[in-house]
Amino acid sequence: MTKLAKMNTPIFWAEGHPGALDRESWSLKVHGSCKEPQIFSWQDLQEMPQVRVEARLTSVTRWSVFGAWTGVSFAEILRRVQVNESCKYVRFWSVGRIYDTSIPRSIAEKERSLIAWAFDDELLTEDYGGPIRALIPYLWGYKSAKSMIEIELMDYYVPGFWEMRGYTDSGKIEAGKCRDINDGGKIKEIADGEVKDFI
Ligand SMILES: Nc1nc2c(c(=O)[nH]1)N[C@H]1C(S)=C(S)[C@@H](COP(=O)(O)O)O[C@H]1N2
Ligand SMILES: [Mo]
Repeated sequence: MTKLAKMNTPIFWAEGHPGALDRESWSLKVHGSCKEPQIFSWQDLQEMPQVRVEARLTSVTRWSVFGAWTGVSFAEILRRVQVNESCKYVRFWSVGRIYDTSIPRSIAEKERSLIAWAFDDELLTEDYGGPIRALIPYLWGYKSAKSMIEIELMDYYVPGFWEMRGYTDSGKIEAGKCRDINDGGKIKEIADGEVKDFI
């Protein structure tokens, strides 16, 4: 069992669990508002400069899990596809193309926004969005699309799966009670903005 599973980290698949996914044949299509659209294979991603960040995934349903996430930065991907000046939003698509969500390009390009494939040095399983997922610690967890197959570079905003069902477009984290997954689900308080720790 991976650490995420051992800690009983909730597993969310609003569109239904995708089942077994093949890591070696995975690819990520990056297209839209850019000059050099590209398809990055699992191998291509592994050969890119790796980033390891300590960060929290914090859900609007009030739980937060902390650990070291490994992957590549969106900033590096956007640079490689030669993103257009006019691109203002980055839209993520999960496997099956039912779940999508968009964030401002400025947040995607922040240092701890990742295309992640490991948590605490263990590869992500399908339950937790493997082979690769978005990890956007600056915003509510619904912006961190799991099992990502596509990044669409957008000049304008479109609401995604949860945003069309009432969650905010900004995904801005709001203060309040929150379960600490690393501490057995104990209820603590978080401040608003990026959650680096409990109050
Ligand atoms: N494809 C997909 N990605 C998703 C979701 C989902 O239902 N489907 N849920 C989101 C929400 S609301 C949260 S809080 C996190 C939860 O990640 P976890 O299931 O790995 O704990 O994934 C996000 N990404
Ligand atoms: Mo969530």
